[in-house]
Amino acid sequence: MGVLRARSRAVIALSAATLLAFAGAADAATPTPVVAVAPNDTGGTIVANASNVVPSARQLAWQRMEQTAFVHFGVNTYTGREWGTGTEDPNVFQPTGLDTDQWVNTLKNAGFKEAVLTAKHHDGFLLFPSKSSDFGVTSSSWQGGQGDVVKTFTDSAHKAGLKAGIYLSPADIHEAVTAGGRYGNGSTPKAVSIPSDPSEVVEGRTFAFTSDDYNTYYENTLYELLTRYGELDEVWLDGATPPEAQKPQPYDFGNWITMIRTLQPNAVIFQDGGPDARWVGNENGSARQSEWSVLPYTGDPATAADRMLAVPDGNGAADLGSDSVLSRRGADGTSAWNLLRWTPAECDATLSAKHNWFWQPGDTWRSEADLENIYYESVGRNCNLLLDVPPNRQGVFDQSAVDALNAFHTNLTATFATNLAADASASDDSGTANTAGHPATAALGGNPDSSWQPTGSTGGLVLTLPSARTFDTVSVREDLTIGMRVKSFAVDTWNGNGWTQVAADTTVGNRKLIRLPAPVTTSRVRLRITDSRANAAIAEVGLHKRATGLAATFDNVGTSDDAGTATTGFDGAGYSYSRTALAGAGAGPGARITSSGMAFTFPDVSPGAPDNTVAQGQTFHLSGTGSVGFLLSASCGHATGTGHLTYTDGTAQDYTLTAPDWLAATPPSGTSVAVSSAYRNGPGNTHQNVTSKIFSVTVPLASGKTLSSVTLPSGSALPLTCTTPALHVFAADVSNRVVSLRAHADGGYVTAPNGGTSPLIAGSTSVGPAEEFDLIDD
Ligand code: FUL
Repeated sequence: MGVLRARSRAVIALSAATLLAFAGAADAATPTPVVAVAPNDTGGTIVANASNVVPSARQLAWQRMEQTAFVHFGVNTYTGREWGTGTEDPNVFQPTGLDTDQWVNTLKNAGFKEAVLTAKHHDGFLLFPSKSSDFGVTSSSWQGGQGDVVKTFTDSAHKAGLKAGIYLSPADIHEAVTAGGRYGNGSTPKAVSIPSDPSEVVEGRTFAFTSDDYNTYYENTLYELLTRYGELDEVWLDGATPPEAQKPQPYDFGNWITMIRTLQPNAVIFQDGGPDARWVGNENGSARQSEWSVLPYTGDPATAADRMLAVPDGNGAADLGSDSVLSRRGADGTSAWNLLRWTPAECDATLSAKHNWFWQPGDTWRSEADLENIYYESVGRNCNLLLDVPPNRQGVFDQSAVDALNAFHTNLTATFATNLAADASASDDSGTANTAGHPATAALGGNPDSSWQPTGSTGGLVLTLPSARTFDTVSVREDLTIGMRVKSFAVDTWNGNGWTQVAADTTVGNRKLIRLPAPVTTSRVRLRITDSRANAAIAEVGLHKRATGLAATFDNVGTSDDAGTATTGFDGAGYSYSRTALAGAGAGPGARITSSGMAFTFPDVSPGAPDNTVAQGQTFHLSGTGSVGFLLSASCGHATGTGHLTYTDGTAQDYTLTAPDWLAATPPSGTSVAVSSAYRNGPGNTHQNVTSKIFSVTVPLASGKTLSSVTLPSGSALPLTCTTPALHVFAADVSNRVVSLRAHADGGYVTAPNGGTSPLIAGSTSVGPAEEFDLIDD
């Protein structure tokens, strides 16, 4: 009965899109984003139906982005507040060098797929011109009142291929505190046509609503945003209400959603209660260990795909979607719920170490270790990361923020660029069979839409690697187009005689990342589904080795300027190449050095900045044929290690890289002296008259093959205590392409001064993709 009633209402009231999204319990076998719960459905039926709830197309695309950015910018940037007063002089908003291309390029380079800008925060200041309010950029002398930050931002994003979203705060302190303000003024809702100004109508689209003064205002500004700036991919609706309001101000979320669905049908709508994405319940970027995307709700299944519905027990409750929550009964013994809906979590967090959303003078940023942890606890727990990166008063991201993002990204790239299971073979475990079309091999190869599926609620998948490999991170993904089904799983490794369990975890969803307590080396790995709501669809099992974090430190080897004497900086407290002496030897910043038949570009960095990468297994992408050359040296003795080359045809080759100690009198054969600098700096910034050198070597590439990536040897000892040599790489060259390992937009260094006693300068454990480098045709 409940199903029939819901369906007939759906026919009357819903758009075609919503009808597609909805199906009653009778259709439970058909995957849909909303499934009705009938009062007498048993817990078992509800749980079984939950296994067939799947994302809408827009939710699926959104979840697979994994990493999105927030950009909080507005009057607060200039006043130092987090919530404005709504009485700010618009002239305080004065970006002296707004560069939204810099925002977009920084975020793109750091792995973000989307950015969401605060078109209006709670203060009410509009970053775009509006027919409905003067409180915004139009009243600022900035750009003579002609500025439009939303436009420059969306133009930059669209140009660069970054998705763009907007935050239009429902709260509005300006409208609450200003005489004649519309927020909470107690006005009676009346019939309105949106947009109120007929000259604003775009493509004949108007909305007939019954709205009070504030909702009419909000709807007009929302219309402006949804029609002027091209494709928008997310609309972010905060839940805050300002205490300044005279009377409670209702928000007509239903009308707003209608507008968004009509004008921007692909935009994901975020609000605490969905409909497309929900708040995870904290602002620390941390999801639950079991972060279900399917939640139970009370409400009308016929409209639920387009409604905000309160998360039962609140967004922050410990358990939102387990079998026990789904099975809950009301006082009358019937189900506590009317429907199940796919509502995935979004994990917001600040880049700012002090947890401010808006830029503050003296801002410092989360450490790489902190960011990495957030990544594993958000993306690695089935939650989209929404990381806030605030522009400064100039209107750009601080270089230190860019560095922090780059370090974060390059570290992740170094970990995840190589899936050690990519060339494994896969099979069902003994006693497990797979469903037709879902063989074990489908869990390899990186296609999120193809999956291995055991025939039962348990089952094992065995990966056999070509050789024993060492990993410490396991990535598991479910095929969301089939559903979120896994309740628990374990990972085993083969020890030669039997299986040893190395990890056990709960739900999976889009991605579950497990950090093992210690690296394991094995040639066989087993994923064991130990419980699931229906036969699980596993789209990926990946094995990775985490890049060593920047906590690694090494002594003061590198180039220092000859003036710095700070004991906590790169200069002065240890031994280093002298910038002046190097320049005298032809290796000034950015100089072209020819050696071993190769041309290298010497890193062009400012004094105090790191200028080389300590080889620790970093991977960077480099295309070419013939041979690859390295500009390198070693500290604390000769350093040798085995690295890895991959080719575009998928084959790979190990290579040996040897660097003589930087003070070596005679380089070993195969190594040439590229630069010989007359003296070096010593402790206390003294000049020491010992010749310090940088060398070059070449490694032949397989004939007829094109290089795809280079992995440096690993194992350079950090922190460097001078008991083990460290291999330093300054530049690489292949096929007449000259690559400085100084990435112009992407960090690319490992460095820390002075035996680990000083703070890190900058950098990362790896360098990023080729396009992020200074690639200079020879
Ligand atoms: C909160 C707001 O009150 C903060 O100012 C910030 O915008 C954050 C993302 O959401 O609810």
